Amino acid sequence: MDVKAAVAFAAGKPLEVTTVQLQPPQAEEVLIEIKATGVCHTDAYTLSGKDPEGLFPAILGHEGAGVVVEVGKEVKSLKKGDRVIPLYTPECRQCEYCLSRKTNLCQAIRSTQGRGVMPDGTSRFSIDGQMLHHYMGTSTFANYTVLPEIAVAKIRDDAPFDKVCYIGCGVTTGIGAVIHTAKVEPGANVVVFGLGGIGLNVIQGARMVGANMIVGVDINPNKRELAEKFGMTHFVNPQEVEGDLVPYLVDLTKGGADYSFECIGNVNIMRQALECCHKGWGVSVIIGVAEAGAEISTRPFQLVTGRVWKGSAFGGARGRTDVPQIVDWYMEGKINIDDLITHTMPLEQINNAFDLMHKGESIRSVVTF
Ligand code: NAD
Ligand code: DAO
Ligand code: ZN
Repeated sequence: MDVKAAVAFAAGKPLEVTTVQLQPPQAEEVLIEIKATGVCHTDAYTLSGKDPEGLFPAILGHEGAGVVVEVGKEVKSLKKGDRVIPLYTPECRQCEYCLSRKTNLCQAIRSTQGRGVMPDGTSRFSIDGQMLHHYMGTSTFANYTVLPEIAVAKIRDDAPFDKVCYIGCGVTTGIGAVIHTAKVEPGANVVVFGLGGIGLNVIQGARMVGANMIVGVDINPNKRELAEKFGMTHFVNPQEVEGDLVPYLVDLTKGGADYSFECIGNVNIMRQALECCHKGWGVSVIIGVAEAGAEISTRPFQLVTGRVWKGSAFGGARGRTDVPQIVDWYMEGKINIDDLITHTMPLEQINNAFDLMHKGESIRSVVTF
């Protein structure tokens, strides 16, 4: 079938909105009509050409919501008409990783997803006979896309697409890092580095679980007001701190953070996030994706003396199980998504979403179809 998509033909070039061809879903796949998609930094990172795993030409996008319009003959858990969120981290519930219960990094389709193709090794997308790569297994910058059943979360029927699409990445990444990865407990002191689309969700996750101090660190003072609305109790602008930031934060939190979260993707800040943690038990979670080849460092004695360094992908969430619950939290008013969606636009204006992101003017732009 013909579908409308924003195609990344080459690194560093704007997306081109055009008609492409989509093959029908195979036995264990579903065809989804995408109704809305967020535009995330990871899309921009890949489009920039800095992502060593970036493949072109491709249909980017990994933060979507839509409706199942057709299911393959082996599909059991989904039916036509279901509202769904595509998952760039699938949940097969059968692989060694899923069964371990120790990680959300299902490996069932990892190798083909990384090569920009479906599990049978081929792409469903093409343009005039030329193959187009899938992206993160989701390719939500198209009004229709095909996904494996194991990479689709069924959500409730009254969830608004233009809001819950953000649960497909940013919301789940931030809140999940708090509840699944760090397991922050009530009364904990938390420091969040970077108050963007991820950090603000870490903040609302920390508030949800009853954290005591929620310290936000950002060089942009304009982030303060929204962060306070989401639960930040103290704001620190590193550019206004006299002397080193780490001892300042240790002092502010009366001994160090019980939990810190790096939501920027800067290896120097990752070190500060670890070292501002409480001696003996502080846990620092890396969420930000640093540029290819970058390395982290600290003195080993930081770990010897009890600080713990962790990382979190998609908030440690098992998508098919956990995403519907986060949608419920939004529908029940337990979490705020509306205030984070600062811009909405049609697919034809998707390059504007990247411009707004690069200028730091948006938290999240959502494309509606
Ligand atoms: P963003 O640009 O919206 O937010 C980053 C914030 O960091 C901004 O407010 C900026 O002012 C601030 N900042 C930049 N440099 C700083 C510095 N030196 N000190 C203090 N603050 C600084 O980005 P985002 O959408 O929130 O994404 C954050 C990171 O998370 C990115 O690296 C992204 O790729 C990554 N990410 C990771 C996952 C995952 O599963 N691990 C998922 C999605 C995104
Ligand atoms: O299992 O090796 C694997 C794949 C893990 C992918 C996790 C990606 C999370 C970070 C990228 C940011 C997503 C928007
Ligand atoms: Zn699995």
